Amino acid sequence: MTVDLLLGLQWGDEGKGKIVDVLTSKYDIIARFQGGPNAGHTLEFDGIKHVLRTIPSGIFHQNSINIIGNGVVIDPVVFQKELEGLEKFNMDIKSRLLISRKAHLILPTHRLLDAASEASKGKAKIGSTLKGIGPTYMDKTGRNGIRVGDIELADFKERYRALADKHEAMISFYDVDMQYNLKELEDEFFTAIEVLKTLTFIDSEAFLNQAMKDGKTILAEGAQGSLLDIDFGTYPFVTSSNTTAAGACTGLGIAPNKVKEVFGIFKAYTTRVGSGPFPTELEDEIGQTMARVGNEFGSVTGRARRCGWLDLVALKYAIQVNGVTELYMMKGDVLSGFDTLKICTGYNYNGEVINHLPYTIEPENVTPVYVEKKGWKADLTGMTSYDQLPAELKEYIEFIEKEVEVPIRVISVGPDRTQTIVK
Ligand code: 2SA
Ligand code: MG
Repeated sequence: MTVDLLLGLQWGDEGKGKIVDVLTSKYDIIARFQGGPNAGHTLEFDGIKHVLRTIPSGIFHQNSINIIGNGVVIDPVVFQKELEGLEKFNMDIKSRLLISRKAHLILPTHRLLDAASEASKGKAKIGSTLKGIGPTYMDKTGRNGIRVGDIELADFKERYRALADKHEAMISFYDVDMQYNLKELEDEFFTAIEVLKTLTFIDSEAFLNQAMKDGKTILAEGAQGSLLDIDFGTYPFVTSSNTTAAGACTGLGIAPNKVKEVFGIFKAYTTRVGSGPFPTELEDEIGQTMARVGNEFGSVTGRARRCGWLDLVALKYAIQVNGVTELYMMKGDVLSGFDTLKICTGYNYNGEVINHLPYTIEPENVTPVYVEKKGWKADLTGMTSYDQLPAELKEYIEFIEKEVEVPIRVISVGPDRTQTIVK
């Protein structure tokens, strides 16, 4: 059997949580392969809204097994809260949630280092979610990290102490004012470690490869988006993991020839939270309307998201890097009401029009080239079939498909599971 991937194609918050939730019933296993509690995957059903952080979005389906893969970084404290938040749903979680021993742990001092690094950068800060993601991946690639499997070792506490002491020395190296009580943070951490220990740790690459042999279907759930990829994103304003398709192979131990469908999720417009270039950003009333109607606030940090027109240069790039086979267009409903819509089809780059993503997309190098499309007024949120959609929206969709040469299979017209139109 093979694995399908579900990835965000922009700067995150494309609506991956909703789509995984809609697709889950088709899969036996849902696996997260990168990122950590910087993610906020929002699911809405039966009038309840829920945000998942580290736990895969398949958890709400009684029959699915959920895996936190080796490529994920886990903060036990956030994880404990996430588990507690799910208790009210009265589901059997622990038997359906398995954690890779090779996943790295976010220590309290990783969070402090994240904050110190950001503070030291001043205006040039990345706009990190301050969850300790960067420093944890630094320790992973620097070969200093602590992994979930280490919790089972007799000298876990000593390993922890050695790394935390090193981090404290590093924090003092940053010339920033940091107030913290490490003792309190550590008490909370070790309490959470005890909770983590009540879950099942597995060698997830072995588990997943065996599951494939047994004919099980697997969906790998990406977090953040392609333009935040450590290699292919708008570096340095990126996250610290590979959010693109290749990350699913390294973050789960799945061979590339096992990957079948790659579902690419994108919003009908573009948003970005945190710093970094954003060519189609709208700092005017249109952008504010998108933010208001689309309720564009970070699901983890509550930060207002920057909004702008759909950028097909960036979208094509993401489709190429990921090998996307099917597109899912989210939040079409948010664009209702505008007289005219713009779509970016090229960049004016140092005096020349290009349609690939160049090395840098800073505003001084890049001005977007737009085509205009007629808007629509109808409220889409109650529509249930493609035929019902306004002609202008169909034209918008078909234009995108022609430009990017990949079909749009699903159009989402609202946050609920049911507001999902299959084309
Ligand atoms: P980090 O925390 O080190 O990964 O931040 C680095 C950059 O990556 C961006 N980033 C995100 N962008 C969109 N959504 C994310 N998740 C949350 C959400 C964010 C939130 O789902 O809403 O609540 O603010 C996410 N996680 C990381 C981040 O903004 C930095 O630009
Ligand atoms: Mg999100």
